[in-house]
Amino acid sequence: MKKALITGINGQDGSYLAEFLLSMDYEVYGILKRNSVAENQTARLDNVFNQITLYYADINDLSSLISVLQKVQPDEIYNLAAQSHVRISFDQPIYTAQTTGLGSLNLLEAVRLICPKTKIYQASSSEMFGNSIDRDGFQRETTPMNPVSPYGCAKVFAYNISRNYRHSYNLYISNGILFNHESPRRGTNFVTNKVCKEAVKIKLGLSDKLSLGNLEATRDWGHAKDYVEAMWLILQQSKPDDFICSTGISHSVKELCDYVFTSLNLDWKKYVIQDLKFLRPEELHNLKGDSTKLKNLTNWKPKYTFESMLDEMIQFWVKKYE
Ligand code: NAP
Ligand code: F7E
Repeated sequence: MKKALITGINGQDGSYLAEFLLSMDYEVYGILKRNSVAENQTARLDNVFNQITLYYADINDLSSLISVLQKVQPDEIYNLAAQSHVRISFDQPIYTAQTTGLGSLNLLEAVRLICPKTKIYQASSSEMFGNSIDRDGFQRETTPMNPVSPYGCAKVFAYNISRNYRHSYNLYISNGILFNHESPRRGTNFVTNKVCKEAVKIKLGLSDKLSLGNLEATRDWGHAKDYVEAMWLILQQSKPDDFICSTGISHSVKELCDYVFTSLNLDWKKYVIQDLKFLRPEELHNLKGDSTKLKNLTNWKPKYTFESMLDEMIQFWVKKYE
């Protein structure tokens, strides 16, 4: 049996990836950072809790990573641990740089010292492009990176140091440059799940307003379940490389609101108000990814559409509140 270690296993992607890898007959290990409320921290892992092995470790603590790698000796590592919220990265820029940027270097050093044959997936992000767009309106592997948030800057560092370690030490490290991906397990302070949850509450009479920030921004939104499969495919290639993963279709936040509220027979314009506190000091306006390279090499194809993904998320909240 192959062994996989997931950092960030209790996050949105980590939990789906754990389920996927178990279905592929992997032994699955994960690290968990200490939290004062232990119960909620593993809520997303309820389906698989008894089939995985968790160790306390922190991506900022090199010695904890070294001791986990010595115990597990994994075939594959999926490095998903991060402070992943873009707006919050402006409030906590140094913590974000440490965790999302330097944390990845801690892991690379630990692998270089303990298990240099282990394959590593680095969770890179479309946020690294900032407002760079190719002439045809897409971002692809060759698009210049001009990040516009502390989170984006930290991810560019992690992306570059991963490439540097690949070339310098002949390590197998691949970057998946993933565009936004969502699910019912998405944190409710990200815009898709916030809109779905609040629209359902409005429908059921539990709330009457939804405060949002930038309504004009567009994103290329896919489903996390489809994207964790891409992570695995990326590590099954004979050579390490960097790949965009996206749907190639983008929608504005307004269009997102329109779809969700209309699905519940509501008019979003009656309920959505703008609150400046949800704006970012510098905005990333438009994202739309071209994942031709990934598709050609791996035949990866998303199963969900924007609409079927949102339908699932709306239904999740309807069930929860009813
Ligand atoms: P998420 O739900 O925020 O999960 C982040 C995970 O990292 C959580 O398990 C969190 O644990 C863990 N973590 C945070 N700080 C840590 C630390 N110091 N040590 C160890 N673990 C730590 O994010 P996600 O949506 O699943 O995304 C997974 C990865 O892909 C992240 O690196 C993210 O930046 C990247 N990414 C996400 C998207 C997207 O659209 N979802 C797109 C591109 C790239 P706690 O919950 O216990 O804090
Ligand atoms: O914002 C706008 C906001 O926070 C999407 C992370 O997974 O994807 C994610 O980052 C858009 C932005 O995601 C609200 O200004 C409007 O334009 O859901 P989000 P994000 O910032 O794109 C990338 C690829 C990652 O790598 C990140 O880890 O929606 N927006 N009003 C709002 N956003 C939020 N959160 N809350 C609002 O009220």
